[in-house]
Amino acid sequence: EPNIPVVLTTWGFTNSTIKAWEVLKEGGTALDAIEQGASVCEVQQCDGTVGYGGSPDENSETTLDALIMDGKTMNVGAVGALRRIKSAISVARHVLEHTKHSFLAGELATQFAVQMGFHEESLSTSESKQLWLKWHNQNHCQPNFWTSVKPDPTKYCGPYHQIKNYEDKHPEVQMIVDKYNHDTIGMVAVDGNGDVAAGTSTNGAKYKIPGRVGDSPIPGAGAYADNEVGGAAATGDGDIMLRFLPSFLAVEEMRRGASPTEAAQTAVKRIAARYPNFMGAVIALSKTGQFGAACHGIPSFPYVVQDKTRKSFDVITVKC
Ligand code: SD4
Repeated sequence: EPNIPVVLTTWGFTNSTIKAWEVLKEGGTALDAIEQGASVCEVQQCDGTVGYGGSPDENSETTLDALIMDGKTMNVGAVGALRRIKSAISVARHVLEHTKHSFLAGELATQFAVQMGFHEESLSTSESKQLWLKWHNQNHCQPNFWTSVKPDPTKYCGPYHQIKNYEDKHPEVQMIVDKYNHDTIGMVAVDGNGDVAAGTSTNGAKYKIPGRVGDSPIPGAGAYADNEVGGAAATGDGDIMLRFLPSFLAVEEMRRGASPTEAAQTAVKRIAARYPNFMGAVIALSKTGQFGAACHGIPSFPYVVQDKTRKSFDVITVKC
């Protein structure tokens, strides 16, 4: 007897889970649950790492990555480096529903969104401007964490990654490493019909090089769903994680008979074997409503689950 409907959400993003559960409980689709659930975090700027006003890039602009995947049709909608539109996962849903494409990027994704009726506005807030200014003032003429090319303070200190050959001349300069900040919302749901969907939404990594797209909008990396098996979603150091398609791997492991916990562990271990210092987590949900998670590089990882056996929205914490 499958335990459906059910929804699984990364981190402690309870409000998104509550919204998704409302949709599922009333007989809504998994796809709607994912879109509406993740949208709550976009509006509430969950942890400052979802939605507008967070993770300014090197040039201070906030851009958004989002993905939604339908496990019934294997259709995907995604946006990367989306500018000036707050509701990234809904734009992704429009790519899924209204185009034959799967992934739109950058300024032209914005144009698509505007044509679809989305409101265009700045994603900067006084908080994100302050965050950026503080970083900028502290790091002016210092190397950016995201590039191995170091600036020459005797010369131009503009976009740091454009300055060549600095380390050869100044080996005394140490890289300044930002404390890693990783709180993408990833959601996986199975609805009452047994249809599976998964999705993500994030503003990416702080002070990244403009144009950088992480793992979150990439199918199989940020999330994956297949009605035959279940779904998975990932969060963490996207530049590394996207090289391993951890969400795809977790789903494939479940297809081979692994439990969701084992599947998530396999996906995380595959990355850790090559990048022992990476930080991240994977959640996995089977089509019958079993679930699990695994993480690496942080002490522990919380995720939220809701199904009809639970009174409250349970936050479950796994040790990494
Ligand atoms: C990224 N994976 O853009 C995202 C960040 C993240 O949890 O997951 N935060 O790299």
